Amino acid sequence: MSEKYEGAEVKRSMCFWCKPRCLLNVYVKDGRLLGVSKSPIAGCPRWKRAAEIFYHPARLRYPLKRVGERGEGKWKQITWDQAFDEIAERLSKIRDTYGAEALAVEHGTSRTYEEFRYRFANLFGTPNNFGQGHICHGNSAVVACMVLGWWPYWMNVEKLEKTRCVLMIGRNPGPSHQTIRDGLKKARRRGAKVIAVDPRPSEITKESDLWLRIRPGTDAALLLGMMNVIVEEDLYDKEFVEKWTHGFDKLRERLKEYPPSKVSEITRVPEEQIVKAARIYAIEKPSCAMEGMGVAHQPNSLNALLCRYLLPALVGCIDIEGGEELMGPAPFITEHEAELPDALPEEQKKKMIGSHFRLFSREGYEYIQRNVERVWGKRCDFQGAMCLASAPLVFRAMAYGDPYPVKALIGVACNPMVTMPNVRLVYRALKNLELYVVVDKFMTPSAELADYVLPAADWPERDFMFNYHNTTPLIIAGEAAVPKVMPGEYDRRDDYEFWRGLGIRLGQEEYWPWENVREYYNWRLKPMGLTFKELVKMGKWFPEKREFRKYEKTGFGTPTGKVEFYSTILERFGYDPLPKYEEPPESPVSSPEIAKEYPYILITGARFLPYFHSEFRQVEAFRKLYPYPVCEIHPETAKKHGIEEGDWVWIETKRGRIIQRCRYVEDLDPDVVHAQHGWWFPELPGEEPWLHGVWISNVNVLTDDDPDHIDKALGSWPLRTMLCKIYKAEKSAISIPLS
Ligand SMILES: Nc1nc2c(c(=O)[nH]1)N[C@H]1C(S)=C(S)[C@@H](COP(=O)(O)OP(=O)(O)OC[C@H]3O[C@@H](n4cnc5c(=O)[nH]c(N)nc54)[C@H](O)[C@@H]3O)O[C@H]1N2
Ligand SMILES: Nc1nc2c(c(=O)[nH]1)N[C@H]1C(S)=C(S)[C@@H](COP(=O)(O)OP(=O)(O)OC[C@H]3O[C@@H](n4cnc5c(=O)[nH]c(N)nc54)[C@H](O)[C@@H]3O)O[C@H]1N2
Ligand code: SF4
Ligand SMILES: [Mo]
Repeated sequence: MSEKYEGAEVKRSMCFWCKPRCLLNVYVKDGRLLGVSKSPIAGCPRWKRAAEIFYHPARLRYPLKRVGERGEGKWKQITWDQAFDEIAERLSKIRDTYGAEALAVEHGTSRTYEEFRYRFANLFGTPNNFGQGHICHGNSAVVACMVLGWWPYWMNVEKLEKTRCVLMIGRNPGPSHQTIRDGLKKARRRGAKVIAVDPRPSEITKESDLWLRIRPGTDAALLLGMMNVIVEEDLYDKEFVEKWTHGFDKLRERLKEYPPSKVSEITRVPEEQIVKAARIYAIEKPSCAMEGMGVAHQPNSLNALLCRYLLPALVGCIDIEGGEELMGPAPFITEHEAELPDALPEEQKKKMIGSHFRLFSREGYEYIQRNVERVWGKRCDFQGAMCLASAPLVFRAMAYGDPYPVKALIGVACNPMVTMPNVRLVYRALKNLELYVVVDKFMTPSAELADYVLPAADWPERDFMFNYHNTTPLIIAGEAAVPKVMPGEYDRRDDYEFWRGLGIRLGQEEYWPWENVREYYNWRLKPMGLTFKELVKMGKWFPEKREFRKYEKTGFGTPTGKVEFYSTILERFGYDPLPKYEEPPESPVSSPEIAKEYPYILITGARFLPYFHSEFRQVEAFRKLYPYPVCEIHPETAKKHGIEEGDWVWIETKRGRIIQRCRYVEDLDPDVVHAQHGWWFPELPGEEPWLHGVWISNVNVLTDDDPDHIDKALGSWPLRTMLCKIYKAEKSAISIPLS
């Protein structure tokens, strides 16, 4: 312990400021956080600034109630009791007038307890639980469970020690997930091959053995082409395919439509590279793949994801060490069980908005998971990630009352005005609500439109147990280090206390028997004979022995008990049972008339440090380091428009325009423009029309949420792959003080 922490108490807590969920020592004196231990992640920009972030003057301290017009920026401080009482009363009235389905609850990128949202909603009677699950790993989980009967979650980085080839498809863990980055580095030093599929250069493409610079949105075609090569060249695992897969002959027929020459035309990846990638991947075994948002955010994510999860079955790399490990559940009470899925009445279940995206609907979820349960005894993942109402349609229900009015929204740990597609519609929807409650750590552009803004505890203030939502048996835990209440300074609640406090006032007492989240965790751990405290001491729990190829005894958790090349589930729900390629709805090929005015392919949201989505823009040290939004353009393309490096540039799509600052990127496809996501400016006024500058550089002004462009089976919306034009911004367009 360094001298400056002498005499401090040490607590072991779980950091939630980004994805690795590091367990850190928190040094505490008189209830104050002095600092935290060094992050195990090299280059973590946040641990050194823990006290600065935690005690940031902009952090919410007390519950706030709107006193002016919505969006006018006038607030009054109230107590938690008043907030709970008033919100509960207004929710009861809304339920009596419009039905329980008129309440929607929204989530973001899993920064907090996720199971209580569904528990509360099920008990309240609304099926309209929605958020980022459709595009953030939820769609991967659905497809993997559908064809493999479990999700081979990439979170298990240890497997990289045994892998000989890693196919990185639209994933860039340098800025996004550093444990994976480090695992890959080690694997490469050991001689493993890395193949990267990405339209733009990244830390991973630079350190790969082969970079396939793909045209955005065409990954399904590329992977079909690779499968074609593997089958045509007889590189597939005949024994595994014969014994353990369903529908190989039909797949083989389909693959004939995707010879490398044609795939090369679609994807712009040279034919010889497609062949080379296929050979390396099929020969250097065990191989595994990791897909990221480059795939999940495509208009046609179903097909890209289907190919991603079928490819390893072709080479027999399912559930072998270093391959696609099916790790099974943890032996405790799962979040799925805690969600109380049966509490919602049948007639309410049917009202979920967007149920026609059938794989993501309750019907799809139940059918897929029943098969999973048959083999594993438990479900993989939970409703909160895989069974959700459709965000673009819920926002339409708020804005236009179609298919019925949604009048109230509770958003916990999400910032839809920045992170949801087509924020003009989101804005319209939020403005039309009768009741909007936001629970957050900071004021955000979304919170500025709320009726109540409630201050959430941050990770050093709360107990947490995490196991990647029961996709692996690994369980980690960290405890609260500092109090949530400091009289005269702040009065916060953790998100469990929020849902419980509200639930109790709505007649749900008997379903919230645990005074605090620690008691709840003790209940979940009971079958393991463990307490939360013991688990914190251990740090993590993992089964002593891993069993591979369990399917040899039980079959796969799919309807046929095999890996389904020909998906009986897709067939059952009325979709094409085999993977295929479909051109994105907005592309130079599918919409040449739009491309005349908007000639460039726009991708958005590649991760960068030190930020995390829309977070941390308040932290002065970060803003000094990274003051403004950056778009990436090929120098030749930029020069055509008179744009110099560092110039502010208008980026415009059919839906609107924003400005970001140009960075030249030599290796980018000259037709592709990349724009960062997550930008708003906390230093600009909160009241309308400013909303902290949410219209200036926020890429989701540009993105597409057209219900006809959403994946038909999964409901995912396209955040990457649309058409744009670019032009130099006039000086008067730039009103950001920090620039
Ligand atoms: N165009 C474009 N849009 C994208 C993406 C993209 O690539 N391109 N990426 C998408 C993806 S994958 C995702 S997951 C989403 C993320 O979407 P969001 O989850 O909406 O994004 P965040 O900015 O992380 O917002 C989280 C909010 O939660 C608050 N918060 C953090 N921790 C807690 C907590 O413990 N409790 C509470 N109550 N609040 C907390 C933060 O202060 C912040 O305001 O964005 C999506 N949007
Ligand atoms: N610093 C930081 N870390 C984060 C986050 C953050 O906001 N900031 N967000 C977290 C969240 S919620 C998530 S979901 C993860 C996401 O983690 P990743 O998926 O690893 O990260 P991204 O940078 O979103 O996307 C990966 C790559 O996809 C590429 N790409 C774009 N379009 C296409 C395409 O059509 N095909 C292919 N093959 N590639 C394409 C981009 O160029 C980018 O390099 O990151 C997490 N970690
Ligand atoms: S910010 Fe991220 S990398 Fe840093 S300690 Fe926290 S979880 Fe780990
Ligand atoms: Mo995400």
